[in-house]
Amino acid sequence: MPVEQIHTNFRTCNLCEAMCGIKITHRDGKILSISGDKDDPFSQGHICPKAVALQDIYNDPDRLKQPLRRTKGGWEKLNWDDAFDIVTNRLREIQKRHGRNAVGFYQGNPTVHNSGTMLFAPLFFRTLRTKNRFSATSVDQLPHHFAGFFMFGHQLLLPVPDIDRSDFFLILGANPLASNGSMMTAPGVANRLKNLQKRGGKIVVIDPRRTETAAKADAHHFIRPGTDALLLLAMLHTVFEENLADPGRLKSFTTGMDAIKIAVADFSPEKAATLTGISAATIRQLARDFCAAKTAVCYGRIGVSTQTFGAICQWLINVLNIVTGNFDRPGGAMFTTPAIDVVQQFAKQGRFGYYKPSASRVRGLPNFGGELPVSALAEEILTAGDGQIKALITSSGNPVLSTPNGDQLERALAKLEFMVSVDIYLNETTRHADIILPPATGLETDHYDLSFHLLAVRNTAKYSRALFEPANSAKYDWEIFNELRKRMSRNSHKKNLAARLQQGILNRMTPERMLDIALRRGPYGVWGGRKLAKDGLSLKKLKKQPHGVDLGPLRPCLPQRLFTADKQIQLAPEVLLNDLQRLKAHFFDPPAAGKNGFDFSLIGRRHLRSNNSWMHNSSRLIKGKPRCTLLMHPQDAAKRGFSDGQPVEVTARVGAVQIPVEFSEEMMPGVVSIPHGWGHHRPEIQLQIAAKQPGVSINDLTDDQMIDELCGNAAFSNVCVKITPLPENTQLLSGMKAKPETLDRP
Ligand SMILES: Nc1nc2c(c(=O)[nH]1)N[C@H]1C(S)=C(S)[C@@H](COP(=O)(O)OP(=O)(O)OC[C@H]3O[C@@H](n4cnc5c(=O)[nH]c(N)nc54)[C@H](O)[C@@H]3O)O[C@H]1N2
Ligand SMILES: Nc1nc2c(c(=O)[nH]1)N[C@H]1C(S)=C(S)[C@@H](COP(=O)(O)OP(=O)(O)OC[C@H]3O[C@@H](n4cnc5c(=O)[nH]c(N)nc54)[C@H](O)[C@@H]3O)O[C@H]1N2
Ligand code: SF4
Ligand SMILES: [Mo]
Repeated sequence: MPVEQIHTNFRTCNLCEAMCGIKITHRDGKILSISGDKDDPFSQGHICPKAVALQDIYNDPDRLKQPLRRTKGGWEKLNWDDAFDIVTNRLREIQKRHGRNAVGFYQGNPTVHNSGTMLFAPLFFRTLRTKNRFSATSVDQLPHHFAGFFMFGHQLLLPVPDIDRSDFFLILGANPLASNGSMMTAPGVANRLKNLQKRGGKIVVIDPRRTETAAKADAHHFIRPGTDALLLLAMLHTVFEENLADPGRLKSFTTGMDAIKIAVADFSPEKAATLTGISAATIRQLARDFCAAKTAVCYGRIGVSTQTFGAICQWLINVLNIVTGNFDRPGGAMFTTPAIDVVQQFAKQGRFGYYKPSASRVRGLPNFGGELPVSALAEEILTAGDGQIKALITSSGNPVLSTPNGDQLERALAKLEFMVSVDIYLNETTRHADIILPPATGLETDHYDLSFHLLAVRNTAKYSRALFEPANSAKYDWEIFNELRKRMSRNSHKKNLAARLQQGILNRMTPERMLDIALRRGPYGVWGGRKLAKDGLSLKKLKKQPHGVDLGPLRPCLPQRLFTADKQIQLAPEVLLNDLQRLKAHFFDPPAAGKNGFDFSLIGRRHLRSNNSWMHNSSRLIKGKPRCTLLMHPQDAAKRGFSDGQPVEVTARVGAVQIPVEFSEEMMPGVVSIPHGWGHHRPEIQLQIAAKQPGVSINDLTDDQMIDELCGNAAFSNVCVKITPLPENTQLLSGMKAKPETLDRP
């Protein structure tokens, strides 16, 4: 027997947004080691524990390798051809019977970490011509896109905090030390923050929990969940009141300064203090410090995006950066110039963004970017009438655990006529499918980060090749969508020559070809970029640089990069300005309602060794003491006589869960926290390791009716809950609510 050689591969970790370079050694299909790639110019050797667990996903015996079909007698393996036939026949038949909108589509988070899915899923989606499209965007970063669209004219123009050159970093509702940064790709973020402080810079964190990031910051202020908009308004109030506004060169291409000045006049720090819990003096000082810093940047992430006024928060964060001149300049909030410029690519197709209020059938929620809020998915399935969703496709998503009132969604999924899931696991969501189509994943795929090069604190580019061939006959996500597209569009273009030609071109496309064209056409490309053509990028050239290429720090690019009609930053878009009336009514004129014992405010949290709902099947990541606990300040616990570890029942409007209390001085009194992504006790799931430590789902408590009505994003922060003790000997294994045990189709 010949001795197999040890191979070394360099690639980008595809798990979170940080884009860390990793070095993997393997022999004979077995992984020997995974470590940080010191030669990656961006991440310089940094990794987190999840990268090492990439091998657990690769080796996971529970990972699906062949299509599955639900039958009365259980799950049956299918060949791909039959699986594709069943799926397309059922979808077609349901659309014929109930209309196009009877098919819904939900795309989850790993979509944005997979360029094949990014490029090919939309082509399939178009053949469905349904308006019932949903994604994890509306439980996540929708407010950033909303603000980008109305302020800069393009929903993908998303400012990134230039933390490597900033002197003052104000963080609202983000915990990069656990999440590794979001809408701010910054591998090794802990070091970057340390360097900021070493340069003499300051970090201030606003969070209802003294997080890992807050603990390292120069200052941390507790804030009552859901009230950040008031803090930002009061800071802006101070900026104008004390004549600190100084937009500098931005002035010549910014409109709406006066409107902002007038709008914030109503929101004094004193008013904000009572509601936010941050004193007026602290708010004033924060505004002054921000303005006095040589450079400063305000950044807000999931904790402020998933609020009743998430869009207002993201808007005001941009406004604060702009009126203080900390925008489009080093050390402030800046735009990237990525090698594949998706902003320009969308613009060339006339796609800048889209907004239609009152768009969803049942509740009249808005459509943003061609999507409806996922908070409306269950009601669109459950409510009879024209346009009711009868069939659902889920791809790379686990909405039963990741969207508000997951329990209601679960009941809705059980009522569908047909469901198909493109997913690597039989989990809480996909167990409701009739057919599961499992793609090749992770180390079996080539990788280029279309999304995160756009959101990075430095311009870089990197292409990684797959380490291993997909198992057996497994197909890539893009191949699955390509095949579904072909089969769905068969016959429909028989007569139209132009459409046939287009189909012919599409049929020959692969992600590699598309990426190559986009790189060549991009700002560093061989076809007309800023560099001399012969030095320009192509996929072939990028492949020769396995550690990736550095394209330099972020550069000022305004006003050229604006897409607004008048090439001006719109500081005070009407939709956002008008939404301040809703905010005033909500905070200053609330209906008189008793709390009825619902006197705690619930928020979420993330852990470094977790990734949303789907990495709990790695024993390496899940080991240690149970993490799905209810964090509570010891003072709050003492008042109610709770002991550490005490089992309690947490009740919200939509449901209840049973969970142990964990004392934590980190919590703001009155606020409790449960991490999301747990609840692996559902029957039928095939996640052997996760099911041993199931936890409960916070999204059985979060409310589908709590939403930022302006943009449609879910409001996870500040769910009112009641907490009651359970006997010490209570077996805590599952959620309280009865789960649908039978999955019979009507
Ligand atoms: N309460 C609360 N809820 C939250 C959040 C919160 O902070 N608090 N955060 C929200 C956020 S930011 C997000 S992004 C969402 C995430 O919401 P989702 O995207 O719906 O959930 P994930 O847990 O990321 O599920 C990913 C799914 O993709 C599958 N998968 C993994 N790799 C692949 C692959 O290569 N191909 C395919 N086809 N499938 C794959 C996994 O098995 C899993 O089923 O959750 C949201 N939910
Ligand atoms: N390890 C790990 N990394 C991840 C993920 C993961 O699940 N695990 N998920 C990835 C995904 S999909 C995303 S979107 C990013 C998210 O990245 P981050 O936004 O950094 O995520 P979190 O750690 O949830 O931080 C949110 C913070 O908001 C705080 N918060 C809650 N409510 C409020 C409020 O009302 N006001 C304020 N000011 N703060 C509030 C919470 O206490 C928490 O500290 O992380 C990504 N990275
Ligand atoms: S920080 Fe994110 S990208 Fe880096 S190794 Fe960890 S999971 Fe992978
Ligand atoms: Mo996310």
